[in-house]
Amino acid sequence: MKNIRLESDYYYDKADALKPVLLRKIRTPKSIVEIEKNNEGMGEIVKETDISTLSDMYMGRGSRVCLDFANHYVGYVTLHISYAGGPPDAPLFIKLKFGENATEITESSDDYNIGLSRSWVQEEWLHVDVLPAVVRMPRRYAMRFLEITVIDTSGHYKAVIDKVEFESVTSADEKNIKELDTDDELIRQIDRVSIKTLEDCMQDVFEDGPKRDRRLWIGDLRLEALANYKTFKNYDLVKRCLYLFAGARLESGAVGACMFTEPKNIADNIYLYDYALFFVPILLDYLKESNDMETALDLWEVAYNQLEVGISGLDENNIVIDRGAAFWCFLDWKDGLNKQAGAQAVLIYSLKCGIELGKLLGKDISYLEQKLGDVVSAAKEILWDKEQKFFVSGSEKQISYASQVWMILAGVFDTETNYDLLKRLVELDPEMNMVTPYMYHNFVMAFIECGKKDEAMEYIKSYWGEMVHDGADTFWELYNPKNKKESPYGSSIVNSYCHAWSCTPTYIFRKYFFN
Ligand code: RAM
Repeated sequence: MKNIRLESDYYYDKADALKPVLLRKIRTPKSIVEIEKNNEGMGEIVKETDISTLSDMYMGRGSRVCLDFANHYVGYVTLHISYAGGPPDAPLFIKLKFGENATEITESSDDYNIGLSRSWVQEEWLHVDVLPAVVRMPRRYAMRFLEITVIDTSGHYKAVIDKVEFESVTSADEKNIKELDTDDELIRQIDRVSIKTLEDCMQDVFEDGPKRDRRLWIGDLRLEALANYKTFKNYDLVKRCLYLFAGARLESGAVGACMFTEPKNIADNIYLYDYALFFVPILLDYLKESNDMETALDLWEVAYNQLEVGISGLDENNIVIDRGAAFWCFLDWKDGLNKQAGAQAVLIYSLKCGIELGKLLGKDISYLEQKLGDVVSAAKEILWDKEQKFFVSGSEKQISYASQVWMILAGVFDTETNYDLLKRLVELDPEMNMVTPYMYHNFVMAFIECGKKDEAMEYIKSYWGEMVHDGADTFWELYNPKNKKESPYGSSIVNSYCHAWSCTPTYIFRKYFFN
């Protein structure tokens, strides 16, 4: 093994040189709204008032106002606050709460002490000692709604919010994007929301979600990069992220599943079997889109190494060893999902990408070809259940969407057999279903791989379209139409509502339908 620490500096220097300059714009609220919970537990706007009335409101103890910016933005808020009456003889004490969507405004963080940190909930308590004041909050928020609650003023004065400004930031430049050439309004809407999702996730890196986790995850990067090639075409940001992951290797040589770039570049110590392998398809896609041979050659060894690490996870029968615990391979957030068969399929998929990449770069790929033969045969012999006609996973021989879909994407069988499998899967509709747009993307891609574009489109329209009907300005991290408040984190209050991995309809539309 080479000296990974020393190599990190080489890769990180390249990544740092590609740090983007962010585009900034001032946004202002469009109206004052009242939001209530509907019978599905989701927030809904029930009343809307002209924004011009904001500065006429004299706000004392307990007053509350919710501002609607009419779209999702990521950035920094500035409040211009004065007073009526006075002079102010006590500090103004206010609470700010930011919501990516209306539901968050209806939820309270008071009881959230499970799963993830409560600090992800976007709320601040603030004292303002001297009025009038211009207060720029230091933290970056992801929001459409801002609720301001006055906790207290004094008997002498009331607070007046004269103006609220929000400086939005992104590294995505929309000037190259054309509207889709279709009369289907739902498709156009889904496309717009997809692009907005990607735009707001494109910051210094391709973030997974600008509210949470606000960092670079490799599984999200794979999909964001694909959508970016068809829209913003920011090749340098993909290149930067590839170099960041090349620097962010764990002791085994595997790239970390996610990383931070502040205060300096550092890999989180999470290894995910599938995520590390995705370095290979991401590099291949990048090369095919950008023709940047220099970068691909520079990163080839890192890519090859990911395949070696993946192969080292096989048993003597060439089957990926099932590590049992939920978070050794990702695939989806579905509770109880066994990852073994899906992991095997991602290895096959990535080996194929590695072979294609190696050929383009003129590298020796004989070992990869030999291993590909081994793992495909093993999948067919050991994981394929001939009676049930499904791939089974783990000691319980579980049948899931994730296992079948990834085996289809890996092209283990021919197109006809794959499509039969897909139809059988939909008919069986196993309990191990899909809960994220991430997994849903792969499901839709399985139809495309089988040449069934119309069915793929129907699924996009019903799944992402339903999110649009539910008021999505940007697509969400989790969406289970059968349980709209589903969360792997104990409560939807920490769910992310602008989540990179859900931005792919624009990629599918532009690559397969309207090119
Ligand atoms: C979550 C985030 C991220 C994802 C990982 C596996 O923390 O949603 O997008 O890639 O899980």
